[in-house]
Formats: sequence, C-alpha cells, structure tokens
Amino acid sequence: MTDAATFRNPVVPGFHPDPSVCRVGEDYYLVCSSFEYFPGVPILHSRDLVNWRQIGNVLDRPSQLELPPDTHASGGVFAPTIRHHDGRFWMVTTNVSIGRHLLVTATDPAGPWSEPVHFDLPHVDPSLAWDDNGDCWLTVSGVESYRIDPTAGTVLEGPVPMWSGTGGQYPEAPHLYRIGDWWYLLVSEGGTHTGHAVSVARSRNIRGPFEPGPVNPFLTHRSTNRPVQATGHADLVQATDGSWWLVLLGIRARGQWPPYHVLGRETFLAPVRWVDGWPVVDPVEEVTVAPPGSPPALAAPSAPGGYRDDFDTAALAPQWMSLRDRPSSSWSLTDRPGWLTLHAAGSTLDRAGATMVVRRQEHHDCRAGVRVDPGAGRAGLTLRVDEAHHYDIEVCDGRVRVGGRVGPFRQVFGELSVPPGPVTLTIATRTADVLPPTVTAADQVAAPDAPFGVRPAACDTVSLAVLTDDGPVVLAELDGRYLSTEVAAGFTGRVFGLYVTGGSASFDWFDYRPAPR
Ligand code: 6LW
Repeated sequence: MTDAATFRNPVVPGFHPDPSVCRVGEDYYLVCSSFEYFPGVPILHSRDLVNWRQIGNVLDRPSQLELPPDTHASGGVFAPTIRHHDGRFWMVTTNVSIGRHLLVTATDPAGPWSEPVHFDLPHVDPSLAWDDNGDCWLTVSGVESYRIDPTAGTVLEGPVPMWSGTGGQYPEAPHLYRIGDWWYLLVSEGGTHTGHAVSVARSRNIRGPFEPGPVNPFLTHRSTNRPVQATGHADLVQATDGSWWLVLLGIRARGQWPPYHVLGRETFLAPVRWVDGWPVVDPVEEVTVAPPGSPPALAAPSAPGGYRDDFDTAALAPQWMSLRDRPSSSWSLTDRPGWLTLHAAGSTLDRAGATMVVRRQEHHDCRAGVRVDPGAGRAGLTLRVDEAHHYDIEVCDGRVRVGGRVGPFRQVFGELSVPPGPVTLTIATRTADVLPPTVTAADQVAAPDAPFGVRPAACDTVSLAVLTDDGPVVLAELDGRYLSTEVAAGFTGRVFGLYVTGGSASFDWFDYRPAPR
C-alpha cells in the first residue's frame, strides 16, 4: 500500500452540469449550465481545482438573461464555456428558450459581466478559441466552427466542418486548444447519459483536417458498473505546476436495478497524462488518486458542504436561484430585517410563476431545515425537480401539510395543527436500503404496525417533518425515485426551495447539512 494522496469527487456536487474551466495565474474559474433558473451560469473559484466556492453568477440581470414564462425546466441556459483572453474573461452559452448564443465579457469574474452580444447560429455548446492571427473562433455541437467578430456579433467565415467524433450520437461539447504546434479538439458523444464519452482529435491547422487520437473515446464509463456514470462533457486545463486536468460531468446513481440519480449531473475532476502526444485519463472515481508530484493542495479534502443562511446580509447569496426571474416585488431582505420575505405571485408549485428561492441538494444523505413565519400567507419548503415533480411541506392557517406531485398525480400525505407563529420545517433524504413504503397519515391510523415487506433497494427516502414542542413529527416518508432524472427527465437535478403560494411570508433561516451514512 502506498499512502498516495487522494481527493473526493465530485469536486462540485449537486446539479452542476457541463463544466467549463480556465486558469489565470494561480486562480481557476469554473462555470456550469443553469437552464430554467435565474440568475444563470454560476461561476466558481478555486486555487487547487478541488475546493470550489461560488463567487457569483455570470448572467445576473434580465437584460442578459431572458427566460420567457413558458421556459421549460430544461430550457434556458445550456452549456457555457469560459476563457481568459486579452486581459478579459469571456463566457459564451446558448439560451435555447430564445434560440440564440450569447457572449459576455468581464474583467472581474465575480462581475459585473457585460451586456450580451448575440449570435443567431444553430446548435448548442458554443466554445471559443483564438488562433495565431488573433482571430476568434466559435465552435458548436455538430461539430462545426465559425470565425467571428466577438465584439460586433458578426460571422466572418463558416461554418467550417470539424471532426465529429467516432460516430456516436450527439457530437457535442467541442473545445479547441492550442497545445504546442497542434490544435486539439475534444468532442463528447453518445448523449449525456450512460453512453456518454469523450474523444479527441488534432490538427496543425485550426480549420482541420483533424486526425483522431489512437484510442477513442479516451474516456467513457459506458457499459461498466462503475459508481460514477455518464462521464463526458469535458474541458481541459493546465495547472500551475504544468500538470493537466479534465473537468467533466458525471452522475452518481443509487439503488439496485435500474439505479436512479437524483442530484443531477455533477462536476468531476480527473488527472490527465500525455502519452505520445495524446491525453490519457483513468476511470473517474469518487475517491481519486492524485498523481505523484501533485501540489499538496490538490490532495486537500473537499469542504464538508453544509451551510446556514440567516438572511442577515444585504444581498442574497449567489447560490440562491429563482425560477426564470426574480422581480424585486417578489422578495426582500429589508421588509423584516434578518428575515427573507417572499411575496406570492403564483398560487401553486405545479405551474410556472410561483415565488421561490432554491438551492441545490448536494449530498445523497442530507437534511434541510427552514424556520418560516407564514403570517396570513401560505409558505413552505419543497424538494423539487420541476413543476411536475416535487414534495412539499407547508404551513397555512395553523396547519402544516405535506403534499406532492408526481407527473399527473397530486396527493396530500399528512397534516398537523400547529400554534400560530414561526414553525420549523425539515426535509431529509436518506439513501435507502429497501424500497420505502409510501406512508400516509391514513395508513398509519388504519394499520400502524402493518408490515410493508422488503422490496429491492430504491435510491432514497425523503422524510418531511415539522418540529413541535414534543420534538420532530414526520408527516411523510416518500420514495425518492419520483424525484429523479429517470422519472422526471431533463437536464437539471433536485433543489430545495423556500416558497410562498399565498400572501407574504418570512423565513428566519435556512440550514443544510450533509448527513453521515
Ligand atoms: C449540453 C450537452 C450535454 O448542451 O447536455 O452533457 C446538454 N452534454 O453538451 C445540456 O446540458
């Protein structure tokens, strides 16, 4: 046994798909897709590629990010690319809900970012590279490139067909890199699920022709039983010590057959070595061995990942997202100092328009709690994937009620009377060893000791509880599979949401903890 240094993957857990990375000096910056959520394109900073902290959102005002009310949960902002060139940061992405690519720049990656320059070009997954003449190239899925004027938003040449991988479906996530005398082209293929793969080609000329690498795809977990699946959508970066790394997306499914993944696509990190001029990557593991000679910081353990927000800051933390927009009339940190006050717009979580702020579920086993004063309104805590897949615990008129919607089905699972005033609501998830029964209050009254029998393992159980003077009362324990990508479909993942669907209500704090397994 060696005592080789390791680090934990995913390095950015929870719904953080389609990562793109760049380095400036000692600092690394990473962006991810954000789909229906506003603000869009989270940007994170790291000094070691392992420990990341969100420093803002690239698209944080409506003039940059238009998400029409009918934006689908997996519409909006698709895969971004971040680069640093000529003293500026550049971020390009696609807003599929308006059918355009948009490019913004900043001198400070924490913002502000510029107003967008739009490109009405087909496909998704735009990437940027500058050639030896200083010309800017926009490469998109398919795979094809356009020479562009990034400031004027005009196309100067193209489409130039590039290399489209080994023939797998959906050649996408292209990135071009100038390394030595070569242009390397990374392409993902196989679709962003268990067939996902990353392939490479290179050319002396940015216009091609591209010569495929000797082993393609050079990274895939398809048709394996590895715990991390769907590895793909990768971006390459060279560390300060000269070593090379890939950031990529993967999923961690749980349960027996078939497994379900509930956290969305997460960001992983993998060391890259070069063999005869081609990148080689070992399979991506949750505990990854750092290559010999890695700077010690690379082997530092990731932060445990809990947080608490007391809402006593002047602005909402950048991790909070809203659905499609966040009009100033919908929320306030000053109406009741030290509390987050939300004002209802829509009256149901089942349709667009509900007032909500959400944060990602980042661990399979975790607990989120909130202290809410509903006033004369209706407010609560939800665990959601989209409008058709959510479990909720809410308080209104002295009653706490647990309900949920899965597809066309909506049900109330349990209720309890509570005294007026603030109440603490929690939602906990626990990786399940056996398929949890869907327990309703009526079941418990009718047959409190009825055996449910052991069924094959599911992915997790979701417990929704209210804190009373006598301790926590669990009002429902629900099967987590219904809040998974395999059931709900789409590109996002689970989030916890603070919401108001009637009147106005205030939230004193929100607390999120990973739970030991
Ligand atoms: C993205 C594509 C993909 O555009 O999923 O993982 C799509 N790959 O590259 C949405 O995230």
